[in-house]
Amino acid sequence: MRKHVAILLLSLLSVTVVRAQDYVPAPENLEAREEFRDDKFGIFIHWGIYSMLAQGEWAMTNLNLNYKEYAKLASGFYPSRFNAEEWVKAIAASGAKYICFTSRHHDGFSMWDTDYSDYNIVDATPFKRDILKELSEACQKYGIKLHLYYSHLDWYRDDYYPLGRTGRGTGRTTHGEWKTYYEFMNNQITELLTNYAPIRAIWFDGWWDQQPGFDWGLPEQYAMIHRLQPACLIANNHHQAPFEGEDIQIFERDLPGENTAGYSGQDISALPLETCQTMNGMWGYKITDQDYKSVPDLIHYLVRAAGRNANLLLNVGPQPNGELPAAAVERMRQIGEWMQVYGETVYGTRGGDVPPRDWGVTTRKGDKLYVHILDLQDKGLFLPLSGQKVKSAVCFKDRRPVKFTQDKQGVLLEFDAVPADVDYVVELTLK
Ligand code: H79
Repeated sequence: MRKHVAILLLSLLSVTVVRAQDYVPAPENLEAREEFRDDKFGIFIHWGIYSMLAQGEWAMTNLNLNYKEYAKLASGFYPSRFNAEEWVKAIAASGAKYICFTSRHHDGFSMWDTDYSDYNIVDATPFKRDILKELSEACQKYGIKLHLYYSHLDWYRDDYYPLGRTGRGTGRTTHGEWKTYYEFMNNQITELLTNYAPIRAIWFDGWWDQQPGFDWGLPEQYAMIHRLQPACLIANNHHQAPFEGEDIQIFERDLPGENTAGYSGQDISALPLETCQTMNGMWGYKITDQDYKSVPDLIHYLVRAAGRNANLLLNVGPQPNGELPAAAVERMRQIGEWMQVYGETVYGTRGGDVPPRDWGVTTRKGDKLYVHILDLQDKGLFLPLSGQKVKSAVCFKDRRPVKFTQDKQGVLLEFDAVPADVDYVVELTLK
């Protein structure tokens, strides 16, 4: 009997393994990947009951708040100025093509009308409005794609077992009920993919909370997602090279290939890439954090990401009253103005023929190579474009010809003055 059980288990296991290794993205998934690549720019939204504490989304853990005390925030959550259409209009004005919204962050609070826990925006707050529903409808209306952040780890539930590395000071005792937590997650994800469709991506976070080797049951979870919505792109912020079944590779607070924040350094895969970055210093609203990046710095980050073949997912943390911070709205407006002029050199491009350099990057679309000069202290710029023939070179902004000479090694651009624009774009037409 024991032998039979073992054989059964083994064969079940091998089916699972084979299934995971055999992941073949559906045609609509491959299409969604290319569309995602073309989009280049999205806005991340971190919003939950933590915004009321105004200390960022990690307040529960960082301040060691008792989970029952923390949960009382819900009954006071009434974002009287929340207006999904206003959000989406401000986001669309930035030139962003998609929104990634925190459906449930590490604190375990669900921002939609879920049947699988009362700890949610409709049942536990006086606001009683399904924020996700309103957001998804506004997204559909304005042609913005919706991605959903979903935390694998949980600081609230007692079946998040074993207790992870974080959230140890919240007063919970967890029990050996991983299975019910896993089912809870899958039920919620099913709900998200069924009632709020279409969801272009599910963006997981928290994998790093458990010890290496912990079995999160990802292959089955990923297969479930692809069964429900084959085009849905799966991303996981595990800070590792992509796992089987994932459709995009994501980076946190660093451009692919860089590791200043300590979460990156993983190999870069052939999957579509995205890096997320804060506009100030925090993801969730933090009242003392007015350390906003400048518009030129944000444009540079977006362009440097594009030159590395990656999208930028730029974060905004809405206030507890439901409004986006004015400083963020103003920056989005200015990025949008820039995108109105320069979008053609970003949207729909891929990383260009010249690899990223300190002075800037290149992006490529068809026979056009866009040279984005972000920081050059010289009147000349050599591009190692051996094997390519340049037909013409113009300043993208005013279509004025740019002087160039070409030999076997590459192309030398020569300017009358040191390029001083936020992004001085030279458009090369290649033969
Ligand atoms: O949602 C935002 C953050 O709340 C969440 N991801 C972004 C998008 C996030 N915050 N920090 N992290 C992810 C990474 C955290 C890593 C650490 Fe650790 C947790 C460092 C110390 C504790 C990993 C786990 C390294 C040691 C334990």
